[in-house]
Amino acid sequence: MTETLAIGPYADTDAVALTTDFAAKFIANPAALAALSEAERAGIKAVAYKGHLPFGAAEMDMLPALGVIANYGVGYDAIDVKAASARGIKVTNTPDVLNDDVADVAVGLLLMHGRKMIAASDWARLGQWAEKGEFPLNRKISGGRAGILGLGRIGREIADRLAAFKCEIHYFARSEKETPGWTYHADPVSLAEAVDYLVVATVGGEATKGIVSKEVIDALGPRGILVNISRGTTVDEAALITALESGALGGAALDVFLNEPKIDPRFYTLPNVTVQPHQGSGTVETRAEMGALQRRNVAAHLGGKPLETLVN
Ligand code: 8YV
Repeated sequence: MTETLAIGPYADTDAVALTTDFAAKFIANPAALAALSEAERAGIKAVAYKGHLPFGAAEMDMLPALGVIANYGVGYDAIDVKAASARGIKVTNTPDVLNDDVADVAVGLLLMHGRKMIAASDWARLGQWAEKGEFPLNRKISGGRAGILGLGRIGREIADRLAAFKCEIHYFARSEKETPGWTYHADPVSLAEAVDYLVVATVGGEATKGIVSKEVIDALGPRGILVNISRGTTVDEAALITALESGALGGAALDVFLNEPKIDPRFYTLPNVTVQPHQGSGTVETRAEMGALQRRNVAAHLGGKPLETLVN
C-alpha cells in the first residue's frame, strides 16, 4: 500500500515523478481525504501538498501515521504548522528555487502596469496603431522610488532588479538589514509615504494579514502603484478596491488575490488594475526544481534522513 499521498493539482511531469518515485496516491484536494478508506489513510506517512486550500488539524488527524507534509511552494500559510508540530509532523517547503521567477513577475507587473503594455498590445493588434497613430503616452518606471514590503529572499531579488532600473530603494522588514544604501522604514505606512511603487513580498499567514492596510494604501496615494506577488491576505482588499475606484490609489498590479481563482470580479473591470493569475513561480524550469525539492523531502522522510528544507 502506498505511503505517499499527493494532494492538489499536479502538472503531468510532477505526477509522473511522484508515481515513479513513490507510487503516490493522488487526490484533488484535502476534502477528498474523507473518501479514502481508513486502511488507506492509516498507511500514509508522507503528504506531498500543492495548492492554497487549508490543511489543518482535522486533515492531519485523518492520517495517523503522517510524518511529513512536503509543500510544493515557498509559502506554507495554507498548512497549520502549529497543529503539525503538536502532532510531531514535519513541514517542508521549496524556498530559493523560485526567487528569480517571482521577482521577474513583480518587476514585469510594474513595467506592464506603468507602460500600459496590455492596452498598448491591444492598440496595435486591434488596428488602432494604423488607424489613430501613436499609443497614448504613459508612465516612466525606471528611476522612481520603489518600496519593498518584506526584504526576504524574494524581496531582495526584487530590490536588486529595481536598483538595476535606477530606482531609489526603500524597504520595510521586521528589522533593519545589511543593505547597499537602501532606506529602512520602521513601519509600512512610512514606507508607503516615501515611495511611488510599493511591492509586497512578505510571507502570508496570520502575522501579515492586512499589513497593507487602508492607511498604507492612502499613504501610497493617487500616483502610487501597488504590486503584490505575496498572498492576497496581506492586503485589505476591500480598502484596496475602494481606493482604486475612487482614485485614492493610482493603480495596482497583482499576481495574488483573496479567494483565488474566483477573485473579486471588480479586479477584471477596473481600468487601473493589471492582473496575473498567480503565476509567480510558474515556469517549466522553476516548477521542475520545486517538484524535485518536494520529492527529495518526501524521500528523505521515508528513508529516515534529514529533511532538506524543514520549516518547523
Ligand atoms: C505556488 C506560491 O506554490 O511558492 C509559493 O508560495 O505561491 C506558488 O509558487 C504554486 O502556485 C503552486 O501552488
